[in-house]
Amino acid sequence: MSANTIKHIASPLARQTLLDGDLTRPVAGKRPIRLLPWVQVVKIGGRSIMDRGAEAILPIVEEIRKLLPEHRLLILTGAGVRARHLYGVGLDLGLPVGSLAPLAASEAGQNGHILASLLAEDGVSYVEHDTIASRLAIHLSAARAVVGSGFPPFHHHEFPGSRIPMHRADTGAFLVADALGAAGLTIVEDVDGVYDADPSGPGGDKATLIGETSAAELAKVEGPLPFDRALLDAMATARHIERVQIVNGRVPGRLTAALRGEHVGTIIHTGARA
Ligand code: GWN
Ligand code: ATP
Repeated sequence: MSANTIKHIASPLARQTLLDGDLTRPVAGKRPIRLLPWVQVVKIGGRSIMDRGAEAILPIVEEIRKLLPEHRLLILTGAGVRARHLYGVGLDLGLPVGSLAPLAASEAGQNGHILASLLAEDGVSYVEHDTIASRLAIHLSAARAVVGSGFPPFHHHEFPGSRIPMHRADTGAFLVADALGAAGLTIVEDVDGVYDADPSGPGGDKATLIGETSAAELAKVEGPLPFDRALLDAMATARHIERVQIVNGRVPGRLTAALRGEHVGTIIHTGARA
């Protein structure tokens, strides 16, 4: 074989620009496979659950413990108040968003370590980002659940459009759940779901709970939401996860019911189609 023929690699995309959708669609338009179709992803709020300490964490730990025989879980934690403090100090010093993202992410990791320690007796461990990316199957074959950081590892590649990292733990949990082709994603907060206004804000007593909605509808809402706004963008282009439920982790039994497919919070339909 001559050096000349070695250079000709047979590939359906070899002679095309990757920028022309009409040319790439026959090859790249297929739905990806589901890597772990049996894993349920659960995001536990940093501020809403972990920051409250024993009072909020222990009942959730108890509930997760009882869920282990029923589900295989990837539990991902949010960052909470320590990240908010970090943003305050970092922004005051003028640090770019790509410097703040990994610092805040490490707080989400710390919450994961705490949660995993409390579940260690049941075979649950904290696993690194790297493990979530490439060794989750073996870990979830050995244990019913693992805990990780919800933050995506964007680090210095975080988008510069906002001074606060826009891809935080809710977005990270959704991106990994969709990439794994997981059975579902449940987001655990301290409110019953998404309201038409912040139920803890001024005039919050008049806020109404939205039982079911879509990412496209929520994108039109200008007021605050109980999760990262970038989650809505990720939902719009989702491939597998068709719906996400937001549930109140301060009410025992809600997470269990949600994982059994019951409607106990706000269901948000994504852009993914069966
Ligand atoms: O440290 O708690 O993973 O799973 O974004 O990077 O800032 O790192 O910079 O596998 O790679 O603090 O050390 O830390 O939370 O993120 O981890 O214990 O390179 O297992 O080494 O993508 O855990 O940590 O913070 O998640 O979110 O060593 Mo931590 Mo986080 Mo551990 Mo991870 Mo970052 Mo790694 Mo990473 Mo860094
Ligand atoms: P993290 O994991 O990033 O630390 P979290 O998910 O635990 O955060 P928050 O980001 O504080 O928690 O989101 C939950 C809070 O969002 C609720 O306690 C509620 O007060 C507030 N909130 C704002 N807007 C709304 C809304 N439209 N509907 C419901 N809750 C809302």
